[in-house]
Amino acid sequence: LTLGMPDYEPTDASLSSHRAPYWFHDAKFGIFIHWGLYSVPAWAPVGRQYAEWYWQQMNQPDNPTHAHHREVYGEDFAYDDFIPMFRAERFDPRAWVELFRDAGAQYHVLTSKHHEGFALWDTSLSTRNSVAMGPRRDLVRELFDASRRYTPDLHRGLYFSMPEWFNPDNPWYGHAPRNPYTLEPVPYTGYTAGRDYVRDYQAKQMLELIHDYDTEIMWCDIGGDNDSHRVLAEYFNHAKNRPRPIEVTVNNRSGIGPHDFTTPEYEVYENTVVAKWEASRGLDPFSYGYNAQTPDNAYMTTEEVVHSLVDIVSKNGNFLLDIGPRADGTIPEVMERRLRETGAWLRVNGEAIYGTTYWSRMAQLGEDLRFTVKHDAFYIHSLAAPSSRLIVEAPVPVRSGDRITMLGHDRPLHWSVENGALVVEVPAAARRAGRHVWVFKVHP
Ligand code: FUL
Repeated sequence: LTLGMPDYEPTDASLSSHRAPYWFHDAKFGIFIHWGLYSVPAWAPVGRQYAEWYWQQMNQPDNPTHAHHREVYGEDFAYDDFIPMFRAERFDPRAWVELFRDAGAQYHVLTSKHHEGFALWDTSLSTRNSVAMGPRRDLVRELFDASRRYTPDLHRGLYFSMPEWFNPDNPWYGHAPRNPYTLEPVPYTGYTAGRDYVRDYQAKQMLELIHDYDTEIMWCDIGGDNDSHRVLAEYFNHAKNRPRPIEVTVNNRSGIGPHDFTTPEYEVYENTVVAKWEASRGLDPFSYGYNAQTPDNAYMTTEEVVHSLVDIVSKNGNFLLDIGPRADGTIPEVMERRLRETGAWLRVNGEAIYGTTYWSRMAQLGEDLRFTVKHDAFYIHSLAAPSSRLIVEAPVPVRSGDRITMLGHDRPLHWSVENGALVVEVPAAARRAGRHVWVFKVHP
């Protein structure tokens, strides 16, 4: 009799038998962090372009970033000249992870390497990384160590861009780096050309993140050329064959078919999708990386964050909410405020979020109502401030004798059924006790 699961094989059939683990289903809320060289210029047309795409955008003559770069830095200032300006001198990993915990997040996902190819960990595959240059610190290691030590209940994930824009061995845009104005070639700092990009570099970097950093989420991006069958088989086997196994998960952007969850971006599915999914977006109206041009009042409000979270969770999704720290490692105040206020809401209402599932009948009723379920409770989320009577025109599972309470207001509320609709009396004190989303709990 063997209790051990057989090893995963590098095939579609084997890898697609893997599923997102329970902790990921239950977690619901994570923090995404886009941090890299692009955090230095921190510039894009507000609400229109991703600031982390700066290098790609400065190469396009008709893109506003092309003119902006010439004006502020001059034609001879290469993108890689930002490397020494990325110093992370005020990066406090403990403060970061404690903020994520206080926000009510259950996991975090840092960009280990974005499309610019600059690694935030001590990769042995090139010196194009934050230990050899720039901050001269292993930012991934420091974040993970702080997280293990100070917020051990959080899960730790990493984003990894499969391609690099201008890597000379596999340039995504067809050319190695060049001056955007003169088109003269410029060096790709820290990388020695002449390798098999996928086998001898991309796959090996992913294995470093798996073996040396124990990432619990491989948040791949873009797909394209890859060795993902082999890498993911090793990822899953490494996790399950350890003395103390861990449960890991991978998204749908590794360039192959098998995946554990899908990843709508600045978008939310219309209704429940049973296969696990995770929506991501920045607090910024349209950027993951920090955009210093974005005025504070253009960021998502806390109410919008909470509405999104409830909407997504009611449809079986997770919400991976992104922040863009500055190049010095500080988190802009407006972002910190939003996270803390979201945490305050979750401290009262988290039981209707974490560990819940979607209601089999429907996720939503009109604009304003959402539902989540646990085995011993049914939650009605009102996205609008309720009036003195909350009317739910759906066949919600309420039985005579059930109690209905509002989270944050501990008294049982009077309720009745009128013409097939559930009517809950909401006294003024209860209305005042809630904010952003008012959650009603139906339980025996
Ligand atoms: C996209 C990337 O191109 C964006 O910059 C960002 O990282 C987002 C999460 O994925 O595909």
